[in-house]
Amino acid sequence: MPTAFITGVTGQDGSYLAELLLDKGYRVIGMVRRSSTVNFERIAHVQDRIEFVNADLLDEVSIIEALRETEPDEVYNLAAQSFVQTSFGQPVLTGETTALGVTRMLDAIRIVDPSIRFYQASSSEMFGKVAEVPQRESTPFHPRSPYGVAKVYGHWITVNYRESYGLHASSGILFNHESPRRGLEFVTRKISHAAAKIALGRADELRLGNLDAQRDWGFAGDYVDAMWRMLQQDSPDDYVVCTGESHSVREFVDLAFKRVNLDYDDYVVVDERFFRPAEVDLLIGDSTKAEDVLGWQRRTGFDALVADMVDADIALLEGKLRAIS
Ligand code: NAP
Ligand code: F7E
Repeated sequence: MPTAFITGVTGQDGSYLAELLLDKGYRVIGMVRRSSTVNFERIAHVQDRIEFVNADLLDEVSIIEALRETEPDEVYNLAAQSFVQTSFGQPVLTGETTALGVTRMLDAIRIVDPSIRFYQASSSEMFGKVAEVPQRESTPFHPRSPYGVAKVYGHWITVNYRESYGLHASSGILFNHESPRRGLEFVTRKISHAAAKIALGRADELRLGNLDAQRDWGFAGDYVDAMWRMLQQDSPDDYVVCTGESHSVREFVDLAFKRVNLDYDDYVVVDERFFRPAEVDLLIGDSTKAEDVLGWQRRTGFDALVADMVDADIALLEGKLRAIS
């Protein structure tokens, strides 16, 4: 039974990855940081099958101890300060966690057991002001936020530890992926939750920023399978994971409101507070390499994703779901 060590196990992707690996028969270790309240909403349904270990990306000794104690075969580094808007207000914290945190993980692996396979959660935000359309593994990076800059560092330090120390370290350049477990501040979940609230008569407006931004949105449950596949390869490498389709925020909001038989124009207010100092206008990826080498394929289309998210928020608000899991 292989052992997987997941940082960010309490996050959206961590919860889907933990489920996938448990189903495959892995022993799953979840690395969690100390907090004043338990924060296991997304993993409550599998909590009893996960072993938890305390450590923080900001503290290398804690990571070394956690790896020594649990002896994993594979490490999935999903932990990060992952919200782009927050990275403008907290750029140093974002750098410490999302950039230097990757070095701490890699160094801990190098010290404890260099045979551990490593996955780094890289991001399409690294492409930022895109140099070509669609974006693929060879597309140059031009990040547009402290988050994007931190992810570029995380990507290159992963490549560097692979080249310097021979680590089996792979970087998954994942485009936006969403689900009913997405944090409420990200635009898709903000929209699905607001559409549900308005439909149930519990809110009467939704304030958004740039409706014209375009994203390549997939389903998170499909994307964690690509992470696992990367670590099963004989050699480490970098892969773009995406749907190859792009939609605007406006299209997302239109579809979400139509799902509850409403016209978004009657409820959406454009609010300057949600605009960013620098925007990523258009993302659309090409995942040919992941499909050819990993045999990865996405299963969920855009319309189904929007419908699932709105339906789950209706059920949550009506009390039919205790938590999104
Ligand atoms: P998320 O829901 O925001 O989860 C982030 C996780 O990181 C949480 O479990 C959080 O723990 C943990 N964390 C934050 N700071 C930490 C620290 N100092 N020490 C230990 N853990 C810490 O993110 P996600 O959407 O699942 O994304 C997973 C990863 O993929 C992230 O690295 C993200 O940047 C990257 N990514 C995401 C997407 C996407 O579209 N979702 C696309 C490309 C790349 P708490 O619960 O304690 O806060
Ligand atoms: O914004 C626009 C906003 O915050 C998407 C993270 O998982 O994916 C995510 O980053 C777009 C942007 O995600 C609002 O300006 C309009 O253009 O949902 P988001 P993101 O910034 O694309 C990448 C791949 C990651 O790696 C990140 O970790 O939507 N937008 N109005 C808004 N965005 C938000 N959040 N709120 C609004 O009201």
